[in-house]
Amino acid sequence: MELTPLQKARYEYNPKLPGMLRHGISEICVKEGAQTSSAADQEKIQALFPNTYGKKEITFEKGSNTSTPKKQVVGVILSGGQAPGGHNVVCGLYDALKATDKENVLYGFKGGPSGLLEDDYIIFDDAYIDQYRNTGGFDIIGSGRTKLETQEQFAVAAEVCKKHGITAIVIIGGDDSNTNAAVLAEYFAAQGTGVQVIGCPKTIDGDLKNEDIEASFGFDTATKTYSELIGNIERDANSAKKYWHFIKVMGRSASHVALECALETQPNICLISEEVSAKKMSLSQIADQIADSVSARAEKGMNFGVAIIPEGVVEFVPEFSALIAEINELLAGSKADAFNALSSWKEKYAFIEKGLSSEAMAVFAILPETIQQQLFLERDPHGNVQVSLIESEKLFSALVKDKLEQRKAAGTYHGKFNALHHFFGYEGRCAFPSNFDADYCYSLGYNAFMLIQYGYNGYLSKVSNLSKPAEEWVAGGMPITKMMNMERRHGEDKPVIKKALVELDGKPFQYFEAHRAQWAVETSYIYPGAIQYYGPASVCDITTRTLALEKGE
Ligand code: FBP
Repeated sequence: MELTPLQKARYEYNPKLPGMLRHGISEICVKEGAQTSSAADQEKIQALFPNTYGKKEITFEKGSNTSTPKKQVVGVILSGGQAPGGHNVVCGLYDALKATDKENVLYGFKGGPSGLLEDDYIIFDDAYIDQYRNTGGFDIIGSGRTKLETQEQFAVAAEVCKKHGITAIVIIGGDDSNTNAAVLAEYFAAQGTGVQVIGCPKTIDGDLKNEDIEASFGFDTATKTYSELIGNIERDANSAKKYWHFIKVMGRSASHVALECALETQPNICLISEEVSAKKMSLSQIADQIADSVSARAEKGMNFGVAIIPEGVVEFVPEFSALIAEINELLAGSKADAFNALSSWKEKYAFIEKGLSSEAMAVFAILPETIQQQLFLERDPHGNVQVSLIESEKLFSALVKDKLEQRKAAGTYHGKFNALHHFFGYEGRCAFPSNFDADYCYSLGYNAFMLIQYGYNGYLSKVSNLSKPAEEWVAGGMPITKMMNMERRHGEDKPVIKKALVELDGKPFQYFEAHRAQWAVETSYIYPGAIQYYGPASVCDITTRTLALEKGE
């Protein structure tokens, strides 16, 4: 494969470790902190995790390495959606493992957690690892969304570990995967297998964070990639002055990605799903809010603009969720056959009209026909509406168009409205990691090995103080159970890591809220440009506005 100059240069980039991990393996000692308890529901979580609950938080320091030497055979798994930097977690893990003892072995289970269950793996060596240093993607071993959660699966995992003499498993994943990592760690401990489990916080969505985990990896690069594209579109809009761009950005449910992109680019509109939910906003209210910006800008002769729409927003609109629930009910089981037997959309529409409540029908009726059809035609294997497939950027632009037509008829709007639509998601998940993500991920992997070497089980690799230069980062570990609470999932109470949604009283949202009225009417765009890999640290190494604001910087 021919390499571009950037690819070659990235292979040679030396990721920066936190200061305390820079002195060599023999100079890393551990400092134990206080015992921990879970975020909520302490008694229930403790009862479910008798062997791994309440362990101490730890940090690494410069000092004599006191871990007990032991040959380590580690298995690593990439779980869920791709996030930039995943390869560097594996590289950091590999480098620490080999620096400790050349005889140590790293297995990579292929295609996500299913690779462990199917015993499908590769064994890493220098030549293989070197091809993936500082690169984007998860193609080093592939990823997958199989959940490791049943006792049967754990028993298979234990067998596979026994067969290869595996001493530890590192799971690189989001909140669900790390929840499952904690359950697997407890199982291994209860069975006396001696196999340790360490998690690493991954997801571009940015929703795996809490008082211990400042950021999940991949969020920095993905949001910088989308912000570059949004900035380019803003500049195009401001040049041509004839289009409104509706841009949907990924983030399955939380709006961290949308909010960060808004902070970086200052668009005219950015919806925040958590606010929509808190204020119980209707589709019509949201459309009015956008139409107000379109009208105000048109008054000033600016018939162009940019609106960011978070991927998951429609699920946060209460009336829309109620509609989805009714549709799922309307087509449950064999009732779907009667619907599918109808040949024309007109007949299907009549069936729908008869089956939905008048409130749900009122919401359904204002949707553009393409979205109405999407709700009924593209359903998952259980027959449920696939909300994630709804083209919400098109939905909102159509609703805004209707509003503007009404305003035109009433003589209160005289502008022009031409909308274009975009969806930025997959474009950012496998980008070359920014220096921040390259450094952070390498540190997470390296640190994960130190946790293994010191015998910890059921811990998340933790690197903090991330808004400061890497030298000042703090490396350590946190028991995963500390991040857990009980939640109702699929009709059952389950211990899970709490998903972090955008906090409306948090500083990033408050900054946005304080400025958005101005952004809605004026052209206050910022053009962040492409991620820079080489140059001054003030240009290349800084992380997100979200983290800076959260840290009060
Ligand atoms: P993870 O939570 O697994 O990190 O994935 C996040 C995400 O990228 C979401 O932003 C998006 O909604 C989803 O994955 C898409 O999943 P898929 O790749 O399976 O289509």
